[in-house]
Amino acid sequence: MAAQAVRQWGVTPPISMSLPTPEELSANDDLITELKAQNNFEAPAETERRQQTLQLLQRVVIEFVKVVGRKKGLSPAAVEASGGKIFTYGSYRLGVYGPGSDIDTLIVAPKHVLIDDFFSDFPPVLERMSPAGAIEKMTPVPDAFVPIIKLEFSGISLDLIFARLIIPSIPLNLDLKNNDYLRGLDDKEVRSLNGTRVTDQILELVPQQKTFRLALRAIKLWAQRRAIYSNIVGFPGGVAWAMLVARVCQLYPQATGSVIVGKFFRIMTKWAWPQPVLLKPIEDGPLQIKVWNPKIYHGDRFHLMPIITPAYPSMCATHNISMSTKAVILREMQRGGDIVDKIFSKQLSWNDLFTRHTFFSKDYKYYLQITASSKTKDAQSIWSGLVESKLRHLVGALDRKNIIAVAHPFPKGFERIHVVKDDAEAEQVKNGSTKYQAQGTKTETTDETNDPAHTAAAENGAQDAKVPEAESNAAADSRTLYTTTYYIGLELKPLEPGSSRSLDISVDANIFKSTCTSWQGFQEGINELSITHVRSFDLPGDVFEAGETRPVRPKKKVA
Ligand code: 3AT
Ligand code: MN
Ligand code: MN
Repeated sequence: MAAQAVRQWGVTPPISMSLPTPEELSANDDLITELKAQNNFEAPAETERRQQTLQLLQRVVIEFVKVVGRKKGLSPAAVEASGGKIFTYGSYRLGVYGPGSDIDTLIVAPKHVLIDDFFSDFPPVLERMSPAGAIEKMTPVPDAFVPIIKLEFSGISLDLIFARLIIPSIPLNLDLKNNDYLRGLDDKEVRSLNGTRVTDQILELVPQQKTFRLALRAIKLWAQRRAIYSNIVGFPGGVAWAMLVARVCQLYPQATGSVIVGKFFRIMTKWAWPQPVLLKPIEDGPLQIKVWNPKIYHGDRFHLMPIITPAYPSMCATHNISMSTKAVILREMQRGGDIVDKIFSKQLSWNDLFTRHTFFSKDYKYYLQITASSKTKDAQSIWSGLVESKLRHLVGALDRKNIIAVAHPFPKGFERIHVVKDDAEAEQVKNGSTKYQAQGTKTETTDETNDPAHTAAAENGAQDAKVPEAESNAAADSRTLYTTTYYIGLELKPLEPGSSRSLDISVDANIFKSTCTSWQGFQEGINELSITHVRSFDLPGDVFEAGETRPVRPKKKVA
């Protein structure tokens, strides 16, 4: 045997152990320069403020655990020893955060501290220990799929989630790797621990974290610019993109970031989907809980591009990918690969990889416009989240229609506020018209990456989500309407000779509507949903970015 066995990263041997060439290193420098120009990195002073905030939070957690321990009658010695620790997950933990990123934070406490204690006792301790004015906003969402406190603290957004372990004290050197920590926890508690356990594993399973981070920054920016970043509507989300990049890093352990980006496109376009992307063999564990396994679970066989989380209990992070979104992802990966080839041959630069999508200006002639509307802002925020979480079912139905080649959901919804005088105007607004937008209001886009709580709550909201009661009556005769519109671009199959084209989707539209309106939280008379066809040249102006050319109505042919 060779004296120095090469460590195998992941489930197969590496493809190449080559060190980067001088050209590759120089392309890597160019990539860093371009990411800086794109404002992808935050200033060191800002990062310093994040660290200080986390240090304060760590002190608050220890105090909070003590407060709960005293209330529950623990001995002073036990209270003193009980500890408590914060972990992070998400982009901050992976080291790929930018100026607008939040800090996804998990608070871990010993067994006597329950989630109810977190919601009742953590906020007052935080308030007591924070500098005056530091807490700008605190929004507890105890009923979410993953219960969460959303916090705006000194200009930084934090998502605070909570889990306890069935041990009497949580020391500062604890890590969450041991699967036995999951014993005795309920599903919610396991879910809360999952984010940190997954990100910790990803980092541990890549050969060079620095390379991984740089490549992931590039891939995330590319995916966002190309409008293929959104778990909820059927694209990979942040964790799935991270796992794909990590797998490529495992296959090229010595490569530099620029090379990983190029290999990423080539490997992933040629991948033998639905063969899963794994970072390590799937583990069995101590719980009666589902682990991804298409041999056992029929549903897992339908995953078109399975990307499997490495920490027990392993799950498919790309459950929502459809035939159409898969086709769009592969098309974009092909484009990415072609561009990177040209970057390496100096015909193009990294900037070209990050060119914005042309979803509205070029890609489609036909769009579906799905408009969720409500009479109040609060009702709308819950309702639009529910509709968004069901969109993938409509995409799936469209995929199965003969006439449709691709049904491409745009990852963001457009939120608008309107003021109408009468029912006729209201009707137009509910159908997606932007004619009556309230003066001084601006269309905003929903951003999944900033709002895990409400989308997750909505998807599972049949039991959970609460709708504010009082205001629904008070606002009943208000003339303000809130809408969120989602767009699906439609590419039709070539017309067969002699057949005529009819884009009748009414059956699928009605099924989708009843899927949404049969949700328990649906408020008749407050929430509404409409689906309309729009031609590209009739799209509202606010879906276009400055400088984008709007499609124009084709001139009528003269007979
Ligand atoms: P940003 O830099 O914050 O934009 P990120 O990757 O950290 O990127 P998020 O903060 O939105 O993105 O999400 C961090 C993790 O939170 C990823 C995933 O484990 C979990 N998460 C996000 N959205 C959802 C969701 N809708 N449902 C359940 N978990 C979610
Ligand atoms: Mn985040
Ligand atoms: Mn977050």
